[in-house]
Amino acid sequence: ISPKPFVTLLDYGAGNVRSLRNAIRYLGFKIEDVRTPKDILNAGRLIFPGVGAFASAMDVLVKTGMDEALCTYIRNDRPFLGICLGLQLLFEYSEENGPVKGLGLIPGVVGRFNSSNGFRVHHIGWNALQIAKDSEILDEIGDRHDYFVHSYRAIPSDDNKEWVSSTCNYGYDFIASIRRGNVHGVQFHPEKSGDVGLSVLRRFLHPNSRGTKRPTQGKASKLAKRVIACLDFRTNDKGDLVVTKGDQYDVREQTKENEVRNLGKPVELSGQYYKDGADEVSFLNITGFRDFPLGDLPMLQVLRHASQNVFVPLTVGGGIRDFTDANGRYYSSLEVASEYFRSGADKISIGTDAVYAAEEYLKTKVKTGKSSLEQISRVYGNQAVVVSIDPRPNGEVYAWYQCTVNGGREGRPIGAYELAKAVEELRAGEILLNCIDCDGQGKGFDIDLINLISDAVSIPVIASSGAGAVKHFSEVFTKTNASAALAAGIFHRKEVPIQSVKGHLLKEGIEVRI
Ligand code: 1PR
Repeated sequence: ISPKPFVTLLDYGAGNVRSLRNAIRYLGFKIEDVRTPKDILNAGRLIFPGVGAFASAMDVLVKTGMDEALCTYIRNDRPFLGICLGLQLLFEYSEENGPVKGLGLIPGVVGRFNSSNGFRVHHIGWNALQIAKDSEILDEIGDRHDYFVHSYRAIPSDDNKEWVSSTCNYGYDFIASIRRGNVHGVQFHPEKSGDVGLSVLRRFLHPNSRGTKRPTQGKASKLAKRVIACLDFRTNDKGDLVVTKGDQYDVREQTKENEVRNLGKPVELSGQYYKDGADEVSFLNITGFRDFPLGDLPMLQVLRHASQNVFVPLTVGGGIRDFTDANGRYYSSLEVASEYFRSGADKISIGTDAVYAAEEYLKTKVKTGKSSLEQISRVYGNQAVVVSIDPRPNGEVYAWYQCTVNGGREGRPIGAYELAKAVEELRAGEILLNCIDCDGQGKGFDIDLINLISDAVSIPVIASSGAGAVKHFSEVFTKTNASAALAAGIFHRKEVPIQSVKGHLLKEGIEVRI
């Protein structure tokens, strides 16, 4: 047996690159990590997945001497692939907390998206590219969408046009990929862009392999609306971890035994939804509020397995909070989130603890920086932090949407509108907006609630609860500004396949990833 080929990975430990590791291994490659600048110079093929903020990444590179090694490696036209920040760092400057000097290998600057033209600041989601020149690694993409998540963009100009292999548009044109000789960079995340993204990595890793070249297409697309499959899971009375699904959050069967509804196994189902075309998969550990998630090893094991075969973003939530175990050992919420990231999450989702943080913030008007939400977003970036809201309508005359905690069991004196605004200020990156009354009813999303929240914040809102037919998806995307729609029951019960939802949206003229 010939040994596995290997690729060198420059991971300076600032964030979560597990998904990329999974994708590289899935493609049959071993990974050698860079420890010293020499490892860069000796690499046969180098991938640089920049994570975190521009300035701190440059700091690490300069302090370790890796900046010079990288410049030498790239100037010598050695095989290189920079991903996201790993592309941006090649430019001269970034405006991120700056101007901050970059590696200066490509003329030009990295600037921030701004919301002045009505676009939400993060560019999160799926876009097609406008191919500018042949780039070999992009040859199988054609007009298909890739997954982006960033708030800064490399700006195309006359000075850098000979580097630019594709652009994209999100309110402004930006550089989606560069190529010169053996040096490549992509702003999107190939490791999270489904089989299109895997083709990019495969072509970089096996430059001589041939795949079908797709015809390059004209215009970059609009940002696609996302369809998300959600798996609520918990341990049932027999101790098995199962995917379950409630009616208005009640997950027990209406039988004498009153057992937890069992709709399948999380690893199999998530793999299936990935293959069926889900744009993201969410896992919600719905009893995390009472059972400490780090004590639930089967759950972490499930995430590790699921993430090895799901190459679209995976969000994991449930039980993210500070915790002291029976032996008096204290775990911070950041440790809990870090374990979720290490186990395969690309984003984490916070429910109960975000409500408490928002209440405290609204009371004191002080951002302490100590809430789980603030700490996790500082370390992993706010694009990796979703706040899950579980509201239920309250009051007959002046209806308001009351927030709840602990899986809907306890109402709190804060409305969904106030909560959404507060968590945006505390640096949430997205809002997952459930609705307890609509959950599992199949009668459609709560359009009023979604409009109330998506008009209140400038971060993306994921509409959730109530999907029962394909028309509910087109309704939510035409009547509200939701960026994504999440459903559970109709997918688990195989009533409506994900591809039918996408086909319907396409027919209705709504941009989706096919
Ligand atoms: O509070 O940080 O521990 O997080 C707990 C997480 O678990 C929260 O995101 C909360 O929404 C979720 N959760 C808690 N209890 C339940 C329950 O169902 N008993 N599920 C629960 C939330 C709502 C959606 C559901 C959609 C779509 N379920 O996840 O998937 O409503 O369903 P549908 O398409 O079938 O209508 P913390």
